[in-house]
Amino acid sequence: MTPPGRVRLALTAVAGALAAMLALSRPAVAAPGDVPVVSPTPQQISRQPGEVPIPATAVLVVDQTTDAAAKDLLAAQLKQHGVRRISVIDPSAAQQQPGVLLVRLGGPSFSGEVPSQAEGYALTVSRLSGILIGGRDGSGQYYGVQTLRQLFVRSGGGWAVRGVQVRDWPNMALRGSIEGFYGPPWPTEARLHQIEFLGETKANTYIYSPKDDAYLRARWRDPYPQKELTTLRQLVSSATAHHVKFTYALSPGVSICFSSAADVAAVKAKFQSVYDLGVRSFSMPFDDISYTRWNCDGDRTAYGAPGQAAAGKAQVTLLNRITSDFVKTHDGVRPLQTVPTEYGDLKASPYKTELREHLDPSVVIQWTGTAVVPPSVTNDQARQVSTLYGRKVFLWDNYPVNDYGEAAGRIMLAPYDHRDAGLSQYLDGIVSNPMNQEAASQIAEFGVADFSWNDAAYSAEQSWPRALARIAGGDPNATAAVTVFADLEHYGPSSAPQPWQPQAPVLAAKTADFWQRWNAGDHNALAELRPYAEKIRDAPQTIRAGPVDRAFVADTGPWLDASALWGKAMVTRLDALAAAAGGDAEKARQLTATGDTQVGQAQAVKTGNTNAWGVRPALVGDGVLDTFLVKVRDAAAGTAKSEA
Ligand code: LTM
Repeated sequence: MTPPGRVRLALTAVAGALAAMLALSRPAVAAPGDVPVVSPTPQQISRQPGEVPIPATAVLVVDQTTDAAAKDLLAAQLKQHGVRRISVIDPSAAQQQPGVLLVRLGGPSFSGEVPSQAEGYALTVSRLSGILIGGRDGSGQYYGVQTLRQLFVRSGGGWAVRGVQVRDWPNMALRGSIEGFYGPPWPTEARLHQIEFLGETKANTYIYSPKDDAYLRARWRDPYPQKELTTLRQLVSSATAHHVKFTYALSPGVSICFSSAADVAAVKAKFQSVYDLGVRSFSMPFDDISYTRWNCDGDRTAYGAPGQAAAGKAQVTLLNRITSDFVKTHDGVRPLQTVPTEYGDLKASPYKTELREHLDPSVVIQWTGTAVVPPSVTNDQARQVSTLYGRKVFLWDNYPVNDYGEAAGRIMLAPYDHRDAGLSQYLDGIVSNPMNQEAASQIAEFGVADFSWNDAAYSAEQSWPRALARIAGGDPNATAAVTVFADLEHYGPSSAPQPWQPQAPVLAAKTADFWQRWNAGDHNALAELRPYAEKIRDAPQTIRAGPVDRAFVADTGPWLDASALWGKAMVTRLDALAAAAGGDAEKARQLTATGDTQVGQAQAVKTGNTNAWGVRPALVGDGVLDTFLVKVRDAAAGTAKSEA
């Protein structure tokens, strides 16, 4: 059964998709009075009268406080919107000249009322003062430019920027993703694509923690070969250029001897090898290991018989040692992060007591909610866990990850939802654990970035359509097609018996309405549902032909193939029913046979071998679309029989 609230959300989201694609579509049309749509939702944004036209010449006013990445992004944006000559000058030389755009970018003195919060910024766009961006720090400046990027509109034959006043800052300090799944790790291009996406959505954290990367887990002691170091260096420098903290997560728990000086030295050596590449953020996760056995006899001597309290003691000793001997002795290193072995519950335990009472207070603890894949995360739960661990926690959010049994054959495109506004009181931040399919994960991750920036203002109804429109390149037809497709990939399993996201809520509402009308004798219902079946059939082609993110198209390939076939089968089944209802039994029989073949073809489409669960049927609207087609087949047969 689809809960009615969820149907409402999905239907509102379709309407929202239209608004979002209007906001994102290129070229945007300036509506004079309304406040522009900016994602993540800013804390304070108001409209200033008019627009600032973009001429061919711009002058950037910068000083030593100006952030290099913010400046590069600003210059690229100006060039993309018609500026051909850019000169860079010092504030003392700045003066307004006719036909020249003046853009000031730098620290807090560059704009009035820069917020005091880390990563905050103030942005003013007005005819009087031009464009002013002042950041509390480098990230703030970069985020000011990311907001500016969303304000360009077509004006006459060229471009303009909409007049606004923005004061903005994030509610959570850590926002982004953790490549923390089982199965094939992302290739380098996918990681670079992800890092760019994180910067674009003002998310500042990428945790490098794929379970099946041997150098992080199974063979954690082994030093990296040169080739791997070169790749890691590339990722770290891309992260820096996008204001993303590349967080290196080493998981030694599978084989470490906590009491061994050599193993402690091996952890430090591994951290040092990536510190030398520029990494300044580290984690040591202890999830998915056993704490009912030790890996060496020395640990029994040091910590006693294996068990919760002993495991807590051993982990705390190591984490505190790395904090004092590595984190605090290396310039610029941020507080160490960890994932406790008890990461998905709210039960008081000897293990949690050890961590609460003895773990260095600077160490950041992750938590997945009340289960591995919880149906929701509430303020009350987050308050409880922060009491249990004696600090704010950092949510490892297991959505849209699809590495577990119940997710087999699925790509998950539903909105990020069911997280309480107010969680920023108890959480240091949120990272989404994505799918093995990086680009397809961005739809959910977009919501995570939006929520963790401004949880109070977050609305899944508004954010999801923007995520869909973004992946569709802002094109209205492609956005509509992605919206139809995402409805068919909406199912989200959870650790509870019920899914936390229902399958195909829009289609389910349409088919329920269809049967109600059909059973009441309203045969017009057929003709009214048929166009939606055509949309399902045609969406994959529109997605493939449109300006949709190519990596998304590649990630979703098998599901697109299957959707086209399911859509075709739905059209055929409806036509068979129409023929039967119209008294043409022979045509109905032929169409039923064709529909059977098409259903068989749709069921035969398999995923690639891209997940730990291997090759599976690519699931599309399962439980809704397939069951509907069976029911339509039965109805056609029944109708034909009664006509005969
Ligand atoms: O969630 C955590 C902390 N650990 C693992 C993840 O690596 C895995 O991706 C998810 C989903 O299967 N479950 C876990 O337990």
